[in-house]
Amino acid sequence: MLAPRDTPTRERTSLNGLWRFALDPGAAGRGARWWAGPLPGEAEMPVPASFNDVIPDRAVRDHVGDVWYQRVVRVPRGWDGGRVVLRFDAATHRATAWIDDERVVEHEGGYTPFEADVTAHVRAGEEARITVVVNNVLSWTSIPPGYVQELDDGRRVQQYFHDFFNYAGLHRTVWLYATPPAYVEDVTVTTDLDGAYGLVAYRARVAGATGHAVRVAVREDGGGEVVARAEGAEGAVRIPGVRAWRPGEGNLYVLDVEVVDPAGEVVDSYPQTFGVRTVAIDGERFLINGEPFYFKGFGKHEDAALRGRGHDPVTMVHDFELLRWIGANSFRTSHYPYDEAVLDYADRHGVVVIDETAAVGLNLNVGGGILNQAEPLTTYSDETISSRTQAVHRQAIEELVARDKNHPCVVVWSIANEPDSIQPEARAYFEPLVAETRRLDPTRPVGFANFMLATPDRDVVSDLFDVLLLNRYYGWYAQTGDLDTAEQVLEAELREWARRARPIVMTEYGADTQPGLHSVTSDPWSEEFQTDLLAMYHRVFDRIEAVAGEQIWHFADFATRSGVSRVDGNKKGVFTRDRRPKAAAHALRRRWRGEA
Ligand code: BDP
Repeated sequence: MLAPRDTPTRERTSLNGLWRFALDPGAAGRGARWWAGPLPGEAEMPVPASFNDVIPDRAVRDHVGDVWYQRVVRVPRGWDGGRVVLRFDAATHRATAWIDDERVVEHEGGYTPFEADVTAHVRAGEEARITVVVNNVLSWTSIPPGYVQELDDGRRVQQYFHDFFNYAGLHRTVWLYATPPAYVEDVTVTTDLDGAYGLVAYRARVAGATGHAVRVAVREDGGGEVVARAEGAEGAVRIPGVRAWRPGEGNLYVLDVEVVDPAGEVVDSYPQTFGVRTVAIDGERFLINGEPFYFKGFGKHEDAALRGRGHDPVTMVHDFELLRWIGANSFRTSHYPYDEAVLDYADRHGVVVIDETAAVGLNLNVGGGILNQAEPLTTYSDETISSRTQAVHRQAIEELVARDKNHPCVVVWSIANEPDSIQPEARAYFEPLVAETRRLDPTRPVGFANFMLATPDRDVVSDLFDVLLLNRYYGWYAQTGDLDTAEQVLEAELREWARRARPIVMTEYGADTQPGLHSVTSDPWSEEFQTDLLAMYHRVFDRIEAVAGEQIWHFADFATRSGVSRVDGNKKGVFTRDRRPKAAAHALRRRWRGEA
């Protein structure tokens, strides 16, 4: 799905800013047709942001159900005769939107874009009222899953099986944009390297046109000379003396796609950015451009004070600068697709990304103290994770690939985090999803982040995947504080996985750490313990060939719901929530920058 761009034939306007806002605790708005006039109440809400922490009220923070956003926009005068599109970069977890009294779009899934052609509902130069109802309920047919518990006093409590706060709202940019009636609808670019040549295969889909031709030109990003041209909606070009995209070097090109009408006039043009690089797996080696790549970095979250999960360029750029400072080369978009601006930035700066769906918590056996689980449940059953969940999961994968397929930074699709991969039913659940991911994109390895209890002897799905992404907490959730035993257990398990002859990336390992807490005996929760635990894992990784990367859990402390093992959130950050380094950050910087 193409991102909105300003081009000689297109214009976009961001609808970010303050919107009217109404919480709907009684679920009255849909029946009372709140879209038909101004929303009740006086509240306003910034977009993009999670609504939860903006208004200091527990009823807002813990609200379960609908919230409403509304604003009036004047459609630019010059858009007459154009095709006008209303687009949401994300609405968490589902939304329905109206223009004036007309319902124009509905979407399930909180982290991928959706849009509606609203040409028939607006007039250039005139005002239009946009109303959106965003619903934050997690159910057995949402990704991620959850269920709502009805309490005796009538209150509703959202239960879920993942370890981060259920932030919701309009988390990303809302756009109104215009294209010509005949327009480029989609572009797919895949690349290869042949000596000094870059091989670029492209496919463009044009809509709203008959008898129109397509032509493309490739140039270096930033307005360089045209280096290759081709005719036709599908084809291939060669770039001589190509500057490949590689870790640490975000070399980008642009494929300018033009739609030409029968009279020879260019009616639409779309600049699709891409990088020329290859990704491959060779036994236990992970190769980028044929060279072994070792992942150094973190699992992250889109999480910050006040904004919650709302995209914020200040936090984004600062986080990338901290990655640079510490010497990281990669991160995982745990546990959902991030704002596309994050991938654009990673593309430009050569940061490698493991791109993950929001399929987190498909594991009802983790339970216990960590997640506050109310009752024991079976993961795969008709009442819990079923073929209906799987259909929504499949859709989430399709939307992720559709949005991110042209980003060179993305080198692995992670289709789930810590699902139950022990129960035999897991195989029937995952097999078609892996096949679907490969069908949608044969160029990138597919993985999933494997849960600690799914050891090589118990896991039933890992052979379906190209790369082993492992999350392990030896020394923390098991052998707590005993790093000697943890080291033995970790090494024994990794040696077992290494027999599978696939690259292993440790996508989570870490320890909750209270900043400022010190201990001469390196006790759990102290800054010394976090440093020592990470150093222990690194000793083991350095002894095992098949380990192709290390991504610590977590980049920064983040919000979770309350629980007896969560003091103001998850504290496994190497940085605090306001991005100050804990002692481990300095130790990591020495390791990753080779200064140890
Ligand atoms: C893993 C999860 C991650 C949690 C982490 C933890 O993948 O989301 O935050 O454990 O417990 O199980 O800190």
